[in-house]
Amino acid sequence: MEEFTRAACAEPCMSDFCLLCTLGRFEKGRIYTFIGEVVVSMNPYKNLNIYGRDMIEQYKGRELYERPPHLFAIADAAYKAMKRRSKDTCIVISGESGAGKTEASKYIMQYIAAITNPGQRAEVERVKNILLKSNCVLEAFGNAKTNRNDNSSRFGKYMDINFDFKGDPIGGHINNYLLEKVRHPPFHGYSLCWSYFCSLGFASRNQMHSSNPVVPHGIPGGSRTLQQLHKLLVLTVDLKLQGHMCMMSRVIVQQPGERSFHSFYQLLQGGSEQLLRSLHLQKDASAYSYICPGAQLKLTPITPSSHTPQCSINDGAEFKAVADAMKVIGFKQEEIQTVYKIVAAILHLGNLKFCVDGDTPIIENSKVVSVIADLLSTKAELVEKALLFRTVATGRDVIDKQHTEQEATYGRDAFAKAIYERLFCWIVTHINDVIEVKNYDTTVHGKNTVIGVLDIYGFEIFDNNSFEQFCINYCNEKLQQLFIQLVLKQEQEEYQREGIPWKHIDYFNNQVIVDLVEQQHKGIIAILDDACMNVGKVTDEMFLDALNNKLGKHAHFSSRKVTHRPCCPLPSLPHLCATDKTLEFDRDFRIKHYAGDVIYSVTGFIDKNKDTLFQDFKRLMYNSSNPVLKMMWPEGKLSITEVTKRPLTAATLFKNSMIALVDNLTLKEPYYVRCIKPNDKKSPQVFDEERCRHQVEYLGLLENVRVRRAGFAYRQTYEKFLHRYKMISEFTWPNHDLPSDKDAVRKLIECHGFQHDVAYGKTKLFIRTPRTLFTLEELHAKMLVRIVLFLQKVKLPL
Ligand code: AOV
Ligand code: MG
Repeated sequence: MEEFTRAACAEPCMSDFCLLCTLGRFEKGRIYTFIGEVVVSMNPYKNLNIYGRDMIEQYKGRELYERPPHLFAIADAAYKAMKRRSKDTCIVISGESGAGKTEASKYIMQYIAAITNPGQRAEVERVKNILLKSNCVLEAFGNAKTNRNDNSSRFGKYMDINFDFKGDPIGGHINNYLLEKVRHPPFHGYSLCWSYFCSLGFASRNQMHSSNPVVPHGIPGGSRTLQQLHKLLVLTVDLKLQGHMCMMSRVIVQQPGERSFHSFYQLLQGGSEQLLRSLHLQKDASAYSYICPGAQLKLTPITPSSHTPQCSINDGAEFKAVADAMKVIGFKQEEIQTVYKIVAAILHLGNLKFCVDGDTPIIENSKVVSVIADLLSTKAELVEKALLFRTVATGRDVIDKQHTEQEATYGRDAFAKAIYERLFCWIVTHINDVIEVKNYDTTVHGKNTVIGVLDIYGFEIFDNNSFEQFCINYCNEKLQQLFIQLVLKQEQEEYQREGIPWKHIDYFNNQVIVDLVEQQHKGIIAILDDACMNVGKVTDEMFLDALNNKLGKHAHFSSRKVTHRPCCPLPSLPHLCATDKTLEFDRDFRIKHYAGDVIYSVTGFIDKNKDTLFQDFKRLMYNSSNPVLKMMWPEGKLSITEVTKRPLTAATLFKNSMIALVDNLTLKEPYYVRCIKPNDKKSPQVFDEERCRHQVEYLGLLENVRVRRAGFAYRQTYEKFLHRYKMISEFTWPNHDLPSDKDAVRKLIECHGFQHDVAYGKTKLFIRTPRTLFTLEELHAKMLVRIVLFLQKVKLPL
């Protein structure tokens, strides 16, 4: 911990991480620090004047360490690597909830938009505009006030920005996690599959939707009917869609002090009287039981810096901004109306009441059913039937089984969650459709490269942690593992491999926790899935027993059977507990995460993992006369006897999408932003040392500093190094006659006097300080100018 205890620190302390300096910098509004290619960011909780055009100009095209640490420097580094070396890069933003990830991702995108398209090409401007505008729409539907952050992302976002050979953004693709889980959203998948269908000989998309089966001729591999193929396709789509509803519990219930997704409050606050009337809504959010507890909660404004006007988060104003953004993105008026109708239908669903008449449940307020049917473009009788009955196939018979009151309430809530989830996925798909790269011919235009920006939900601990926190925290474990692999492990292994003298720096490897969660057959997810597969009634408690039996001895797992306990799961770290209420817990288990211990209440795990939505609702929506709604529910086409396959569970889908995400990131050159939250009060004045120390520790930043200090900022194979710099030495230009490239590099380095700052590995040259690299770059640039001038002088073609 010597980094913490150093009494004094030379100002300016830019390249090292030192808590004393960080505090000083935080007070002065200098919130960024470098550790190699990692930028550490401290949430200032106030608007700083450091993201304007003048700042952008200061970082544009500069080398990483030329200017003080800033997000723009890392964005520029990722951009340069992509442009100069045609490398796919990614910027991974991590940190706990409220640490500033989402804000950072937006500044990075703004920077990239600002430095590209000098030629003002209209199509590039369009794409840039949509990429920027998409944030406000996605946040409206995917963010919510939690006890940790007033604008907390409840979905993980990975956005690829595609660039052409000139380095201008020509398109992009968004993947969202938790609210959705596969790389290609379902509707996109549908259209992708369509080309396959066409290749099988179908003439038009309508044929596929036609209710009359058409048996096309010449289908390879036999006599599958169109309907069978459709069923196959729909089943795949269904599998992909399952599994994220469970994450939508916020739609129907929120913890004390929290709100549902912003979109609900925005519609009520910002919608015109006429719009609200047409949706049968009243302005007062407390009239709607799904969102009523958060109705009076205010979102804390960011403290403005001295020169910016007071700004606050205002649902009404946001509603208008979102509507404008949707128009810019290309949503049609009817589509925007459908979005409002869906949001309104959910609010009305929450107000539906069931009561029992004799043995049978009935709907108490049937007028509400008519309103919902109207909004969802279907018939009231059909809505009522889907809410009260369930179609089941018993052998060859199909019967309508009446729900109990409890089942009806469960079905209603599942339906509300599902329509919101599909709405969100559809919005993402819509955005993807308009920014998808089209007509890019790599043989003509060269490689189409990508910068990925990852902004996920941060590690979180609440009073009551459930399945959602389990998934979110597992996701953070995966990203921490990636960081360890790429920054701490591989770096040190490379020194060893290359024969560079190196004293190993120890770090905590969280792979053991990742395994605890995801290992096949043995991990928590596998045990949970086992419990869910069981045909009989398996309770959450039985699942907990199974966990105890199988994982009781694991160093990072423990469980307790308690009914009452003080709320804070971490007596030693009370700051991690959002409120100080005392809660009751039935039974729970504890995971020792890399970022702290979290106690998960086991209640609801099985339900949320199974994520059951009665087929009747899917059919109801598929038969809606609103084409947008119908499109959201393609699998509603299947009749009850056709639905056989058990869908993957929510946790397994989530696990698969996390593994795919990590695989994808591993293929790219990573740049990291590690965000730190200075205090839990959202205050720009308070620097809570204990809190910061804890984050620095668990993020592995100290080890990161140590590896960096003892290590090298740059490495390159001798061949590639020569390829770039050979022109700056007479010994290597145009070709060298030394026995090997390594000897030639040694000669080049020595002739410029850099020998004390480098090490020679078996296949690579290592350079310790970035300064040396800048000088090499400067020499390279000067030489290029001389060569060009020379060629012009002798009139040789360039
Ligand atoms: P998060 O993305 O890391 O949390 P946000 O990016 O939403 O956190 O930041 C939380 C709040 O901190 C924002 O709403 C701003 O008020 C403030 N903030 C963050 N960064 C800055 C900045 N650079 N300048 C000014 N204010 C800032 V979560 O999504 O909950 O994991 O899941
Ligand atoms: Mg966020």
